[in-house]
Amino acid sequence: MRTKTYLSTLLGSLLLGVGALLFSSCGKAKPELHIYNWSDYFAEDTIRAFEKQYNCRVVYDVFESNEAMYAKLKAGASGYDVVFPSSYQAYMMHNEGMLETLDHSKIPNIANIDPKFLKIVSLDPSMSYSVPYMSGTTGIAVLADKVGEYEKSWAIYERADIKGRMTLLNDYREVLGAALKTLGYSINTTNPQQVAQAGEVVKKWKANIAKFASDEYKPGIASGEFYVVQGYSGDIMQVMEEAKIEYFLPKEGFSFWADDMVILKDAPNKDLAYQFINYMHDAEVAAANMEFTCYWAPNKAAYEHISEELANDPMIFLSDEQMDKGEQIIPLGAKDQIYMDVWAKVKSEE
Ligand code: SPD
Repeated sequence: MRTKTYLSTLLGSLLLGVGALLFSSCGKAKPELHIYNWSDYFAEDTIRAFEKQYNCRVVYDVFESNEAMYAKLKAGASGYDVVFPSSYQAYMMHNEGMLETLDHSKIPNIANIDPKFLKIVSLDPSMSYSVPYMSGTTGIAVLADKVGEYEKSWAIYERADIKGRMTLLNDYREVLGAALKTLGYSINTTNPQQVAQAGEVVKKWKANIAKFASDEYKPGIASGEFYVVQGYSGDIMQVMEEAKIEYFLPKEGFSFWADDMVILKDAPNKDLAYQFINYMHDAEVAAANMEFTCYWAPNKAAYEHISEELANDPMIFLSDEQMDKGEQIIPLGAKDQIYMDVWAKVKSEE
């Protein structure tokens, strides 16, 4: 009996060994890492270099908003390892038990994270479930040649002369947040009347825009299809040289945000997920990602590796005065429903 068990175990191991050899020789047995992220958010070589260094394959899917990403995960999409939600969304996902509690011994490069960022921006300063990736602002980009004189204000969306040539993000916190700022309210108010008033402002803007768009605005302004777009700072900077594009932070106020890296609780390849997060905070990798994306990677070791041009760019490193005009979107828990209800009405009404 013992002999039989031993023999079958030996045979089993041999078969496994041969199988592994066969698979690896034709490249199929490489471990896989599944990433779910915003678009245009890595330098060109980031993923390829990681695959080479860790002898693995990265499968990379993109989303256009926190809402879309969350809905897909909630609808049962599984198989992702590392996801990049904004901090307020990561906080909500953590509260719902969707995220792995991070083992810092597996991410030694978190020693590179800028303590200033953890103090003033992070919603998870002990990085218990998230590691910050990039931070930026949401403002307005205009095609200067087409728009002529303009005031640096959200009121640009009232301009009927460029009707049909403007876009707003397809993101309820960002768009209602912008309208709340024009009314002098906080971007994070939980007062239902204030959010309802913001909804009325957005309805007026909606009459002048071509569409709510979170990805299309970028090629749209670069090609001249759109003249005014609400967009994310780095994405605008990436196409600024393709046309005469100007980006501004409206005088009434604007949002700033951070996107984080999290590991899902049901991630199939947690070891590789940890290696990836650690790799992303290698000083040189973080610097290359900053140069490409034009966002602020809060990695103090990376600052020595970025160009002088980037280090002095006021669109990336905001002055204290500008910071005071901005407000960070924070999670609202159950009160988030107030925004979702108003948004659903704004979107559905003609
Ligand atoms: N191309 C990357 C864009 C990242 C934008 N994330 C910010 C969302 C804030 N609501």
